[in-house]
Amino acid sequence: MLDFIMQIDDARQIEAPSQAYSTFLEPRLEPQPDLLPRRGMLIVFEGGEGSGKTTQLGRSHAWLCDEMCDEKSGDHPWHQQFSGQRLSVLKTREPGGTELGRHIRELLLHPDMVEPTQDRAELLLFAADRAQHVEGVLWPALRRGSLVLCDRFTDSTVAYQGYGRGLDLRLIQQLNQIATGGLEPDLTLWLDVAVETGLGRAQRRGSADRMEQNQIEFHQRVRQGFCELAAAYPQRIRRVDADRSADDVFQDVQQILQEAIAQWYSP
Ligand code: Z5A
Repeated sequence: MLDFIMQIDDARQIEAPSQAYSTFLEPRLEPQPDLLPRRGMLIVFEGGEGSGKTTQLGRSHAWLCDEMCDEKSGDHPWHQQFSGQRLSVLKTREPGGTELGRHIRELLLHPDMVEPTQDRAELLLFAADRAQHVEGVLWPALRRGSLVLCDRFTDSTVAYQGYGRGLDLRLIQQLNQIATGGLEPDLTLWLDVAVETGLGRAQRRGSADRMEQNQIEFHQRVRQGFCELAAAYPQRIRRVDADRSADDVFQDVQQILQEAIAQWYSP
């Protein structure tokens, strides 16, 4: 529970959300009838800075593409279930999973401007990226029955703009619903790493983008946001301890994916 006044990076005093995220939940939009039934599965990788989610998503994509190829066979029920079916696996991300989104990503992360981006403008840009992505990429793939692996989705907006920036959580929830039309992940892997560890990894990688340049307190609030989300959605969000070697983390990721995908596509 965050019940103290926190300092945000531009030195304004903001009141951080003082209630658990679950208390903000409102009735959800029903998915639009013409978009049902949905056969594909949406799996989202979330986490703070340097959590390794992009690494794990890339490995998962390569592994699943290999597992799902026509020739693959073996004793595991997984191979019998998918044998001859050739499930297509799509890798995408937010922001930047569409052509429009790639422009928005540049504006958000590497703005070539003197004036600062205001918090609500930032929120709306992430929402615009998402609306384009959901309609143009996610729904078409899911309608085809594809397995979609997405690097970040709505939980990032709650964690970064809600808990990190201190914007109104109810407003964010409404905006997320507008942008997604009610689409929610079927499974979310939250790669959880200590803030200092994650920032250290990111620093070793090279120059920081606009979001990464936020102060450590910002990233701590973001992590708190992911904790609150995991508590509010225990069925959907699976926490993975990302404070280990990439190989060890991947073992857990593989196990979670294998179980969830086999269950989702079971006849
Ligand atoms: N954002 C937002 O505010 N609101 C929203 O609604 C959305 C996003 C959708 C861009 O996202 C920014 O947008 C992000 C949140 C915000 N800003 N921040 N801060 P992004 O996902 O494109 O960028 P990112 O968060 O900075 O992710 P990243 O840089 O791709 O980091 P990562 O995915 O967590 O980690 P990684 O790239 O896999 O690994 C980072 C480095 O660590 C790399 O050198 C790896 O080789 C290394 N690594 C990875 N795993 C390990 C392990 N296990 N041990 C040691 N080293 C490791």
